Amino acid sequence: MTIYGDSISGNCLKVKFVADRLGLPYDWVEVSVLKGETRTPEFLAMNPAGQVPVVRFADNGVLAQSNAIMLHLAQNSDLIPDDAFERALMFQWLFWEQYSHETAIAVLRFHKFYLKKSDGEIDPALPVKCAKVLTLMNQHLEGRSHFVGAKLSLADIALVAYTRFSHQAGLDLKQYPDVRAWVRRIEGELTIEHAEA
Ligand SMILES: N[C@@H](CCC(=O)N[C@@H](CS)C(=O)NCC(=O)O)C(=O)O
Repeated sequence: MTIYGDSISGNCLKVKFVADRLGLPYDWVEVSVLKGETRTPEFLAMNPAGQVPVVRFADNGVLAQSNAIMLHLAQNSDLIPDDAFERALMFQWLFWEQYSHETAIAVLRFHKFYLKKSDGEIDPALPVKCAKVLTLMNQHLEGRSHFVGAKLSLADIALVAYTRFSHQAGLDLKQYPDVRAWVRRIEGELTIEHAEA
């Protein structure tokens, strides 16, 4: 398969993390969002939404949306809980990640770190939303090693993708010690470098 992704994007890295973890072979085609490469006619013909990640499979099937891609790649693997209720909890976190988490932390990071906007140019509601997201995560992780059950699932991979870049959004994870420890734990399990180092 071919993964079309931008290596600065947590959404794209989710797909890489799952493929690497499961030992699935792939070619990575770098598509720069900042250079407008998701807006070319060729790219839009593949994904009319003009977004990465996108995966093209050997049979030419094309799939977009990071969490849909992760779910497809991880089917029949231990990244998806066997237990039906735990699986539903994993979905609960995947949907929350897309609606509440990614729209806060990834957006604030993009404005601050990539578009270099000053605090005055950023919607003041955004850091407030990020603090709520991290507080909720910290409460959930108190006394837990993972988001669902006691082992790595797609919920951890989806949520760690942007949480590990919190510092680039100007958010200090020291205020959220259980989140901080969990980020380290999941980065260790995925054998990826600590993003804040
Ligand atoms: N919900 C989508 C979001 C994808 C997304 O926002 N991709 C960004 C990079 S992280 C992108 O391609 N942006 C380019 C654009 O919107 O022009 C997913 O999870 O895959």
